[in-house]
Amino acid sequence: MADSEVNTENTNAADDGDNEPKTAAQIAAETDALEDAQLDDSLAPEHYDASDLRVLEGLEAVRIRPGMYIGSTGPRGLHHLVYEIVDNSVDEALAGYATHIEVTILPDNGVRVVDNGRGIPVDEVPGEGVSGVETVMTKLHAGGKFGGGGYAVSGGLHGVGISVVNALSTEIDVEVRRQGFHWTQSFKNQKATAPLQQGAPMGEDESTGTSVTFWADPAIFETTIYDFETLRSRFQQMAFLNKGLRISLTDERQHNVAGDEVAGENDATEEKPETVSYCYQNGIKDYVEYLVKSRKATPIEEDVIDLEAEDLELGISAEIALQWTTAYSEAVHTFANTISTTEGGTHEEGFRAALTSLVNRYARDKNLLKEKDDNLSGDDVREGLTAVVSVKLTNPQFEGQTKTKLGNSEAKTFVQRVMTDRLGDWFDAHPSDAKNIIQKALEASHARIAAKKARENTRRKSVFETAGMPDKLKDCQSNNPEECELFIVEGDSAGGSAIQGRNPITQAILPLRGKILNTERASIDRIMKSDTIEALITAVGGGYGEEFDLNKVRYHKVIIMADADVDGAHIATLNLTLFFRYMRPMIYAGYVYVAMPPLYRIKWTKGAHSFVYTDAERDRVLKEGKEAGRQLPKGEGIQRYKGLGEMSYQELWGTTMDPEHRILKQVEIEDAAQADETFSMLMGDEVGPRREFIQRNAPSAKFIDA
Ligand code: 0RA
Repeated sequence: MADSEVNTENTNAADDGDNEPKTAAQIAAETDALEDAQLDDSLAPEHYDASDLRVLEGLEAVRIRPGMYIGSTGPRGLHHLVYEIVDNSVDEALAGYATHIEVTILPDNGVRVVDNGRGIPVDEVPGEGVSGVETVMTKLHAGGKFGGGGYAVSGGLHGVGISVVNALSTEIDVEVRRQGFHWTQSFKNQKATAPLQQGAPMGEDESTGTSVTFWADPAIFETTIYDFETLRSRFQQMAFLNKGLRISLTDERQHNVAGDEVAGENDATEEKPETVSYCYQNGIKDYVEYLVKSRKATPIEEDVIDLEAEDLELGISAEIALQWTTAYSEAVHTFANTISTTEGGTHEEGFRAALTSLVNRYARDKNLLKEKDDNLSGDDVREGLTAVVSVKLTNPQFEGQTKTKLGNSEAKTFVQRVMTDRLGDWFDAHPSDAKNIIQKALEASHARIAAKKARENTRRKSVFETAGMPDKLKDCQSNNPEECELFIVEGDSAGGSAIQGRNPITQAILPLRGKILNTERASIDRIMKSDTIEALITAVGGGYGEEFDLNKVRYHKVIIMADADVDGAHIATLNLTLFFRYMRPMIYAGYVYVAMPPLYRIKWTKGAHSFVYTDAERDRVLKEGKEAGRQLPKGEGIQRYKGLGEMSYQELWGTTMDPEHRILKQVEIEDAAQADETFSMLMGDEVGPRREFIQRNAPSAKFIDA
């Protein structure tokens, strides 16, 4: 699965360099290096003085603890550097100046971001003694905080500024078009190579603007290779969220990555750089239209409902777009200042509260909901709904585990008011659409009640068995969810090995026969009628949907264990879809994992066999082994595992279940809207986009298709 959609990060201790704080020794060594650099006059420009030292210490702090500034030094952190620059350009757009941002991935994995905003100020900044450009590049948090005013609204999650990109790059080149001239300055290893240079006058038809090119430091990042798809989907989303802003992305690298993996299908297009360009005149209305199309759902009302309001006194604006479809799952995506608020927050609460009460009130008014009927629940009302809620406010408060939950209370009241007034008006103006929407919610409600009854019946039946747990479940002995793990295993034979191999104190096994129902394409009552899904939900213990309760969950690790082949990947995705649609808080809490069984066993003639998990690791282990004089038997020296069922229970334990040796990938959702799209696409019935996705993500396709 692509990094951008469902992030899987290695939780194997040995590989987990991502957020790891540096050791005291490392910090000491780096501080020494810094002091050496400060003492070495040859490195210092003429005007080097105490304030420069302070500046470099600031940037050095970023190098010592990059995670604090950009989240991680893995692929996510790397891409974050690009967003940091682009966010600054977007700020110029929000302030009403830039209309176009062009991002280019250079052949050597440098990245250039060009905008047509005002340009970074070139005059000397009072009190700093250097130009605006140099200040922005070398001082932490120098963003838009000088040169008058600042912005009413600013995007960018961390708002740490471009200096952080400088701090984590080997080189950064800036070009500004402003006050009639071109201005340039370069920084190598954080230091300006020369003061800001005034160059040629601007041409007649040239606009003001900024161009920033940087090369991420390979000494800091695990990888400096950008993923086109990650950047592409992010920029498309930014274009949706900033009406009328054009964002282009060009990849100038050689396109040979996918070449040999997917049967040479894109050989012909390898030479020309790949370019995409996005601009949406109707903003999030277009976004909802696009989301509905990409999930191949049939709309209930013809046009996307589009609401907009602004309160200058409160300093807040809201754009809301929504459309109901005949699909079963809901997709409500919220943003604050164009940042995806994955954990929701006040704007989402306001949206939900208003929607539920408005629909209920309307349904009662029109006698579609009778006196004896219960109210429609939020889940009922939102079934099949695709919606985007985007608020912009002056002082956003981000809370929650991943700082993606909006905390401002005024956002709740504002969104609630806008929804109640405007959507109420819309219902009155479109009575037949409104009726269809309510009809759909009523059906959802009936299905929900039927599913609940069915569940209660089976539960009552099984009270006499082991505390209501499914027969198939081989539970663990511990009652402490924190240490308990549930392995969801494909197939009875692998299930048998897992049961034999497990640690029965903390590890429970739930073998599932064959594939579970595709929850992307079925109604809730059908889903709940499936024994397999019912067993899974019962075993996990937190319920599902709106009533899901994380506190009742019986295992803090649910591990999906499937074969490393196409079928296995499909089974893992079906399971993930179930968690994503019905037990999403499990994913946000970091409780859902995918096990990584080894791909090969290397049978050395002497000593222990080696198990390797990737092709690259196989090559490395073979090379190292041979260098150390180890040998392989003739013929069957390298065994390729086809399925979990091929392993003995000892091997399964040793390679895939033993916490000391296994590799687990934690499932993360960076962006629910993107994840939503991916799930719809992967689980939907159109083959074209799926193949394209697999081609674009060739490295992961290797895993899927091997
Ligand atoms: C500081 C102040 C102003 C603009 C910028 C920085 C700025 C930074 C970047 C980074 C990429 N593109 C950018 N465009 C502008 C305000 C300028 C003014 O008041 O004229």
